[in-house]
Amino acid sequence: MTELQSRRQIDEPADLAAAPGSASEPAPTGQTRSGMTAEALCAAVRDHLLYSIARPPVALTPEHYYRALSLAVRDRMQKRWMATTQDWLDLSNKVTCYLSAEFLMGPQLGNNLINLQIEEQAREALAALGQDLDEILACEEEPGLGNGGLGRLAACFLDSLATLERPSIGYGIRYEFGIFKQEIQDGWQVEKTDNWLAHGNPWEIEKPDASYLVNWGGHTEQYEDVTGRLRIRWVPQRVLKGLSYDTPVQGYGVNTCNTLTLWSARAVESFALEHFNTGDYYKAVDEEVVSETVSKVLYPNDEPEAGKRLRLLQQYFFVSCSLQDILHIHLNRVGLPLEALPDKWAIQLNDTHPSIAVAELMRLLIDEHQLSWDAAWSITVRTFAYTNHTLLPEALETWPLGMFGDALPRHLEIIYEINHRFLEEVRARFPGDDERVRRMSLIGEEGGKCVRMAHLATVGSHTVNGVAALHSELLKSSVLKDFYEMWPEKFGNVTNGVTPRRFLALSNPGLRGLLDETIGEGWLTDLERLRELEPYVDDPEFRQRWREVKRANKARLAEYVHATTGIELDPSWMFDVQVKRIHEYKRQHLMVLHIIALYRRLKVNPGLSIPPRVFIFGGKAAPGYFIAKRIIKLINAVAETVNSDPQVNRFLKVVFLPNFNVKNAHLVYPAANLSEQISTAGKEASGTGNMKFMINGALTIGTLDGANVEIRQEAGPENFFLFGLTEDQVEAVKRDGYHPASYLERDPELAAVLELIAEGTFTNGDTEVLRPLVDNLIHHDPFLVLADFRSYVDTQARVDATWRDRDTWTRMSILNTARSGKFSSDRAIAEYCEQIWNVWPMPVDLDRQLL
Ligand code: 26Q
Repeated sequence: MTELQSRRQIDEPADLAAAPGSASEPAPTGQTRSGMTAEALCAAVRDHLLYSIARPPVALTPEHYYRALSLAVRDRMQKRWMATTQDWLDLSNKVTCYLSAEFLMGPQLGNNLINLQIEEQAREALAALGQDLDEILACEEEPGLGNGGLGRLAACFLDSLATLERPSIGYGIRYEFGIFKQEIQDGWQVEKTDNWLAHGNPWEIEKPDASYLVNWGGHTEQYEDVTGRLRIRWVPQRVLKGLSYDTPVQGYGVNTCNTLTLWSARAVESFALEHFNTGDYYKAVDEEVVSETVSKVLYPNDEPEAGKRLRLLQQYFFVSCSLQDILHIHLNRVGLPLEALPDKWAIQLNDTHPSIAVAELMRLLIDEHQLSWDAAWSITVRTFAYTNHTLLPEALETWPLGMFGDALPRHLEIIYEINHRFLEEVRARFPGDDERVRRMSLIGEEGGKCVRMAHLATVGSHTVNGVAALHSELLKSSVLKDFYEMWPEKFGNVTNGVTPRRFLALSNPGLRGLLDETIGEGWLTDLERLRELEPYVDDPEFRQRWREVKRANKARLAEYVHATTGIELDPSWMFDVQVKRIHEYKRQHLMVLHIIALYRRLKVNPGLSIPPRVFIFGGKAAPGYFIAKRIIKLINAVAETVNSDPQVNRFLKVVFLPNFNVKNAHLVYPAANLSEQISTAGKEASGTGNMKFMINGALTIGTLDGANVEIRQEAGPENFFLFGLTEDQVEAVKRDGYHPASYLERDPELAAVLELIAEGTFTNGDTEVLRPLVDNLIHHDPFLVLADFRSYVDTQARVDATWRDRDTWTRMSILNTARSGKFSSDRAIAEYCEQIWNVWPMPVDLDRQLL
């Protein structure tokens, strides 16, 4: 060896300098990927800083520590993840596939630390590296791959499936841009793109080898197969490729780690090549751009017409990839015949968004796997179940027939055949009832022919469920009445739930600590055990601690509100909160009318004293929803007037929290004293925010709508502020003709409140900007805001009176938490597993060699 060569020899590097202290001692060899101690985590973070992040120490930012810790945490799920998957492949356990166009997962790091039970170790490990865990957690960009309740429900269900050790896969779309980011400018909502992948996503693993082709457009033709049988071939106009990205879903305190598979669209090389060969480079690139558009952006709900065709393509794209994946695993990995599909897989349709799956599975079984129609249909119906999330007729999904046939010609043929056979059955059951046949058809005739996706999902599933008791009853008596009469046994209810890991343990550590200390830790996986709090309701010391926890949470939210809006809040005030998507049926404007009534009372009567309250709103409006956007403007206009009026702001403040999402929701629910669930009775299928508030000790003011009915039942009517018309009464008022003007005549305060808006009190004299809202309330409001105003305002007076009696309020707050056990998603998932899916626990053993 020459001297030069020897000088250039590479040294074995020493570990990155380890500071003295417990967590910074080197971890035992082999533990950096799996060790659960603070020392091992610390070594793992160092390891990833060096080998995955690759920045010199001077350039390291908290963001880099976030990524390094996330990778270290993902490592700790990896063996559990592979063992879980291997086990259900080997043991042939039944697997739930949750098909959903939306998964609103929220930040992952904190939740995974909780579920792996290593938050304290992580805190210590970071401290040894001079970092603060909370600051690192705040670096995470959340994947906003959902609009609201439905997407968040899917995420809560994945958490519970893993925690209950049920094998499962969530299937959805890896949107490049999630729900838009909301900014408020001059009181108006402004939408900004949500580029959540800009800094990479440490949680997902790309699986380029698990990809499927998806056809689109074109036509079908008949051909004779080798056996001489007539078959159908789909000759597509385009072909896309779906690439899978997998994210681990770790259960709490168990080894089960399930999978969320999200599909991302790509161009198919061979397709583009054709153009390359003819020298048309730009055409080839165009093709690629169009293909990748398919998973580009999440569509907001309540967006009439926007991107309809692309939305259908999105749905078909992820459904086709998912079903092909399931069949591939079934045939090649598990090695079972197709006839065994319903014994091995339970496929849940999260609303109608994935309901094209019914036709797609039929196509795959018949065209690609040569099954007979009857065999395929039997398999299909025994495999699928469908959850409905809405009764609003305008929200029931239909596709114009022409567009549908152009896009999915083979599926339209299959749907016609399903319909033909189904309507024969209807005619046999109800002879001569042509009207019924027309109503039940999968093809609607109103306003141009269309495919009715709710009918397709209902006919193609063995079970149909609503998401709260009232909702499920209304389904049977309204939108799916005819189907209920035909197949009563198909219909059931599973009331929604939320995960206590994220919405209590993670977001309310103060309350978690108090609960652990008072009743032990078992409640986190058995939420009914919160009932053990009841003996403490009259214990003054416990009440005091309960209040201290709430107050600290309010101070934490106040700090966030100040940082984001500049508004200062006093944590001793009542925090009255409504956070959810902005929609007329949810009636954010009813809450505003109450604020204006109080404002007016204070102005008219300067000596008046009322308990101080801050009204907090948060939520996004669909970009094309004209009235919803004006509701946001109204809230901000009233906020500005109220907050800057010294006569009023001693008692009232109003906040519109911009960009409500899962991350800031963690600060909101634990800080609320009062939860507003004030939708028109019969319109909110369930609501799940209502449950998050209750679990965190807020009292609810609400109508008898959705899950409020059950919340009131569980809490006890004396611990719930009920107001408003019931669903029956709403229908009766509408039948008799709703005349908003009559309420104005009878209620001078209501008239004065509307007059204040109309004359521009909150808009610097501008009488135009909010006119559409006022006109709407007075002339054509299907949601009966004025009809419920008086009852609401009077009930709010009862809220004030109760709030004044601090001990009574605290007692009611404790009882709400103590009785919230039913609203755990663990209960909901156990019901799905037992009543619908037949999926059972499969504990995973880690003490073995995997590879
Ligand atoms: C449909 C077609 C085209 C584009 C978008 C959509 C679309 C997307 C999302 C339609 C609806 C949604 C979301 C609906 C939703 O969140 N529903 C809520 O589901 C919750 C969980 O069951 C319930 O608690 C709520 O009551 C219900 O409103």
